[in-house]
Amino acid sequence: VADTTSETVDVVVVGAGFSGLYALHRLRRSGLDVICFEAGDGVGGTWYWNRYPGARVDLESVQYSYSFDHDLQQDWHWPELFSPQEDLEKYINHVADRFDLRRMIRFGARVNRLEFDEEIGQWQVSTEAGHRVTAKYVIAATGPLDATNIPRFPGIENFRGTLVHTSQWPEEGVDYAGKRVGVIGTGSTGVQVVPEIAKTAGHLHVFQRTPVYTVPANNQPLDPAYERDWKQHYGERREMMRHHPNALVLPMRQYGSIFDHPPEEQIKILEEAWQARSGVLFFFLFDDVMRNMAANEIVAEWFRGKIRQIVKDPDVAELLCPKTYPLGTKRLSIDSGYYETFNRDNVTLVDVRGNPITEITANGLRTTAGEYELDVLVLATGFDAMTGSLTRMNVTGVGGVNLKDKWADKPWNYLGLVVSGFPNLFMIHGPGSPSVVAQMVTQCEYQMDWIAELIDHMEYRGIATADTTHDTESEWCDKVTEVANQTLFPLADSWYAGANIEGKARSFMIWVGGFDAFADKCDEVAANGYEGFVLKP
Ligand code: NA7
Repeated sequence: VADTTSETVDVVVVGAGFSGLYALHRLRRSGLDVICFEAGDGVGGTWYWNRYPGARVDLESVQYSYSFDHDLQQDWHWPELFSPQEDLEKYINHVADRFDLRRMIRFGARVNRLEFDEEIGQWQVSTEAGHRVTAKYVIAATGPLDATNIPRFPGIENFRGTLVHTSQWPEEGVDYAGKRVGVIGTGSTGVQVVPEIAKTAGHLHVFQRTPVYTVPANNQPLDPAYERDWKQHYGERREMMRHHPNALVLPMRQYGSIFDHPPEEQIKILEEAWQARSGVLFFFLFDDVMRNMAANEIVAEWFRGKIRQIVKDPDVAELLCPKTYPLGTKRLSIDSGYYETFNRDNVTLVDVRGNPITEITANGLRTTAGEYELDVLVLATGFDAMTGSLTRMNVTGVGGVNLKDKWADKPWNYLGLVVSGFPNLFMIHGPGSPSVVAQMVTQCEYQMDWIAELIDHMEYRGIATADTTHDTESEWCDKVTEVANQTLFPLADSWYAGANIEGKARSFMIWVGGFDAFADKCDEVAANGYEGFVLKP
């Protein structure tokens, strides 16, 4: 129900996902008056919206979980190594109740206007549900993968069957059993949803534009001994995560340069990683895979060999082999039987790179090669990543500048935390931070603690606004680019670089220099009296 009266609080948090909930908990501890607006009707963010069959986290749940409360991490039991969406949603609901966060949240309240009011130096926040709130600070806990990308396929409005984007999967599910189903998209989401749908669909057509590299998850029930071991060592392991480039603990050997190993040994090492239980291992086996094209190609070719082994039809196997971008430069996926699915009689892979989709029709989908009749069309077409959730919110800063315009050529930011001209607006997992290339729960706790300390500092010293300058953000963005250019990441047309959205500026948006180095830098900035920030009384 909309509040029509206007309220004043210290902080508005936008979003009640993992970051938003921790923000509420942490800021309340600082004695601040906080309110959260959440577009959904429940908590969980990504894990609330993405309830498509097969949705699952691709990092171990003992790691991808909160560390802020000792008892919580001791009490909680994860049934599986990599949790499915349902278990993540259960966990986040438990956290909301356990820490009594729910009453600070207004559900079904999508923020549609964030305006910095220069006269009073505060933010005016409005929601679609009619809330109006004035706040000194805003925390954008809006997630890097929230703004759904529905490509503008001609005729999409004419489709008479069921059309659904994976991130808007209805709670009651979609009835596809025995039906003719199409899935567009073969990123991490496609990789998860395809094997599940194939199990009961009458026939499944997978429309692939770019093949993906995906590693078997080897998911399994959580081994009780493994769980005990984690619970005994959580303190030190969380500390290790803070000092790891991907905020992870990887119980593995590293092998230096791939060129230091003869081919048969390379194969042995890669085989072991394939049998192990994490796709991320492939990034760390050898130092040079993400930096040296020849090193990357050795692993990529071995990978293609795996696909050719698993997929029986050689033409289908070839079509599934990624050849146009280095391994790891688009998100490496982990799957449960993805390649094997293409051996099923009821599954057909369709190449829409060679024969692009021309339109959606009343009865299905047409490519330059012909029409496919479908009852259900699933869009696993991803997100306007990193910036979309913010640019779609209609944010205006000093001088009425719209964030969307400010970011037209590049998502200017300092440390992924602030944008010049948008004082007291703090981002979690913003562009310029490690975001999706490191484990995100530990990262959100780190960033939120950092922001909360800055807010404490401001409150204690009577500081009204924290901003930065365009020079400072330019310098940081140059650094982000420079670090990315030392790797192979920029070689792919990925959403990391904004390449998946028509008309979006091409700019590599993620800090790939490691979460550890990023956090060290943030610590240093704070220790030097918030270097690069402009703090005004
Ligand atoms: P992704 O990784 O952006 O994947 C989207 C997929 O959809 C990808 O295969 C795209 O092909 C395909 N796509 C997008 N637009 C089109 C059009 N117009 N025609 C055909 N195919 C299209 O999104 P996900 O949801 O899978 O994963 C997002 C992240 O969530 C993931 O990385 C994890 O971090 C969790 P393309 O590659 O652009 O050729």
